Amino acid sequence: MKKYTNISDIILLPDLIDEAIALKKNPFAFEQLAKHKTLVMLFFNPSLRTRLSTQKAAVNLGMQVMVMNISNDGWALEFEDGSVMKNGAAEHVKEAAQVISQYCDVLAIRTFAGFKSREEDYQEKVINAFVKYATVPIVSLESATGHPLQALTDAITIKEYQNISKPKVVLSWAPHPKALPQAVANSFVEVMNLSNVELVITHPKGYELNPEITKGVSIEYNQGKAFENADFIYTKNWSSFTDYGKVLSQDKNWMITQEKMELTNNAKFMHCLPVRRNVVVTDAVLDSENALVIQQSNNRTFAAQVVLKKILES
Ligand code: SN0
Repeated sequence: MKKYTNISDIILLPDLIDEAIALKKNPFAFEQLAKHKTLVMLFFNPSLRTRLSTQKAAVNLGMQVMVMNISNDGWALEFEDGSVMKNGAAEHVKEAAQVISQYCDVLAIRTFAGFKSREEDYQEKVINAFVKYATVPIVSLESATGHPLQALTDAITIKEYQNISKPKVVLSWAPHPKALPQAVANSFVEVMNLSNVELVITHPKGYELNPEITKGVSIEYNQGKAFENADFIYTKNWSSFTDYGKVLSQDKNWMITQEKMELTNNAKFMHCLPVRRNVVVTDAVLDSENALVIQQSNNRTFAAQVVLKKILES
């Protein structure tokens, strides 16, 4: 694996999942692999799970880690080619990426959608600038339009908890007060498209994801109907793709409740976290036996570990 910024960087998903599960059983089996290697993690945005699980994954492989909250502590970066840097930005990504590459063997970056323009976000200007100018492999810790480490985690978790060979997986939109990225939902759809599952997406009208990503996936506007027979309910809020970055609805009827979970085939409840209780999902669902959110967050470590291992081996 040369980098991991996209689900398309995965070579063979089933093998990657099996290897992650093997690492989970024996996390220190490769503790010598990354001796004297360094991971730099740059955060343009907040993080809890991603930061700690990726750091733990690196340490399990014997790797050193340097973390920087680049928005607060670094120079403001310029990404435009040929710009006259008279305003805020002190340093161009051309230098920054090459400089940082000299200090590490893998460079991981979190950079959320800016919501200034759909085109800009979907061009992945920030992470692609690092891919272009860095001289070490890049790992996405969530970029403008994707969260591939979370999606790999979710595929691992579904593999662990499925009890039929082709489970029905429902990605359900849920309300949220803020405009959130489409990143988690996009990567989840992409990874499910590589998996042996029946995927259904449910959301209010106006919340259709990028049609290039959801091509061929069934969309059901009636949430209750979508939930029928589901084995996994994966919940996430995202803002509109069509009316880019807008919150079109905060309809409480889309919140995940115990009554809705009862429409399913005793489905497991999944969410990437952080989650707003009693807005996205009720306490009863989140605190139920069927909620897998804590197990998902544990798998973040092994998703990151298998990705770092693959990158370091190639
Ligand atoms: C991020 C998102 O992409 O939706 C990160 C998820 C892994 N989530 C948030 O920004 C939630 C923020 C909030 O205020 O609830």
